[in-house]
Amino acid sequence: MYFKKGVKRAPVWYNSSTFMPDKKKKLKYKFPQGFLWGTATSAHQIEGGNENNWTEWERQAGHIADGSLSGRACNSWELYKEDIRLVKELHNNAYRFSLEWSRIEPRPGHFDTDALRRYRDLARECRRSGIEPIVTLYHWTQPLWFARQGGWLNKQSPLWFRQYVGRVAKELGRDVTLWCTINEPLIYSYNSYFQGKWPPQAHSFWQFKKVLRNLAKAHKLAYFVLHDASSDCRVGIAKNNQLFESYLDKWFNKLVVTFVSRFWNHSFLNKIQDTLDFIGLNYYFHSVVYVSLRGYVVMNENKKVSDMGWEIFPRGIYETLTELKRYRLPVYILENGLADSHDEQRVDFIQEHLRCVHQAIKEGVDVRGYCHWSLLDNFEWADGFEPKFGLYKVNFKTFERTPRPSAGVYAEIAQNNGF
Ligand code: GBH
Repeated sequence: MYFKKGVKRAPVWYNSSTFMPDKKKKLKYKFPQGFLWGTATSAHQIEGGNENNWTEWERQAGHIADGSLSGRACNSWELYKEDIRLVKELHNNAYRFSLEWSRIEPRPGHFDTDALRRYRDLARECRRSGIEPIVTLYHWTQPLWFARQGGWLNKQSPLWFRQYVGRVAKELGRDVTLWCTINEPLIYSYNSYFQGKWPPQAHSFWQFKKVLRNLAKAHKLAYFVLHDASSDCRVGIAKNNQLFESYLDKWFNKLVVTFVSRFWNHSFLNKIQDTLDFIGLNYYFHSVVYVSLRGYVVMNENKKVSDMGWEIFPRGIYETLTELKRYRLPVYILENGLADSHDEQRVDFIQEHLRCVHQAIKEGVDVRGYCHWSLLDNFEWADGFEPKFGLYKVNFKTFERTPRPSAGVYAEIAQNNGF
């Protein structure tokens, strides 16, 4: 079904769910030595059993498109060792996961040592399996006490974050080197404070900007705290960048698009670049923007789209990577993937994007790793469980994980460090 005409692929065998790639194959796209191959997840989307501002919001009728609640999600809180086993099965040497702040600090200043120990065990389990943990400290969900005090609008919020990160650094600093402070600040602030899609559903440009300012402060404080706790750590963020293109070849349209692109892709990075050891890039979107004096339209240009209706546009990862050259920092791709429940497009998607990554590396972008979104089907925010982003399919009743055919192909790429 996923073997399209004219595309040659090595066969994949399933031997009691272990992938055994053909090692003798000549590689056309070889990646740098030590390149990190991983997948990415986030706590709220996979753990289950959380009690935070999002679960509270989910319960209010009508917020989640398919009517679901995150509930037990993939039950990864209990099955984390099983997840690591899958990461190993993929021959990956990295795993990006996030910590759930509401579990670690359920009340202000009160830290749950069991939760911290459990996360430390996750990081250690990674290390024991030859997997580099990449740990995100904030992937959008908040403890209730934090949300009730205005969340990131509160001017204390960066200090609260600092306190949480300080405690985490103490517990996990020895087992984690790569830290990602904040996931996609612009996506988060835009959806929560400007578009009104996510909690707390505000529609204010000023709040959107204020939250970004506080997130930048929070990042900087976290950077110092993490470095104070361990000298060899590396701290970055996950930045959602997009390839913006002008629909019309007219000066006004082009000018606005240049402005939008600078704002979306670079303003936050510019603000924090002195406190970055690497840049994490999350690439999903190509946005063709039409602008006139009456308004604007953002659209998909070509017809190839994922289950979410997002355009599949591999060249965009090349363009967004080369745009990052100016920062002279190592880059990790921390997310790239698609919803594809039938697994019909995932193999081509991965290979085509990786070809573009390879090209960017050849042209001098210091790309150190690639994490596919996602390891598992999971809870996709306001869209619920419908979108299937996983290399592994999840049965949400039994929590059984089953590899999709693309998982075998990705495992082979990781094992060969190329394809
Ligand atoms: C990333 O966001 C996130 O980091 C990750 O958690 C998420 O699962 C993944 O991508 C896939 O979406 O509510 O109409 O805005 C990328 C940005 C966030 C854009 C979710 C689309 C849902 C549609 N995406 N958003 S809407």
